[in-house]
Amino acid sequence: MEKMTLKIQGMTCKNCVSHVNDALTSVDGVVSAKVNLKKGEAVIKAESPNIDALKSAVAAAGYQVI
Ligand SMILES: [Cu+2]
Repeated sequence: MEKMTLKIQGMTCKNCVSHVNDALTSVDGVVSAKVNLKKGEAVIKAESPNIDALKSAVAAAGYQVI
């Protein structure tokens, strides 16, 4: 299990947080995601996470991993 922190750009409210959370947890291997609006960060726990898959899931939801 790996823990990683992603910088997320474009979140402005609680709805954004839940969109990003849903996007991240929909990715294969992701066990949990904690999105912090203030910090613009998401901390995920995942089993061999695929960074590109995480980025595209977040992009598809309308945000960016930076
Ligand atoms: Cu929002």
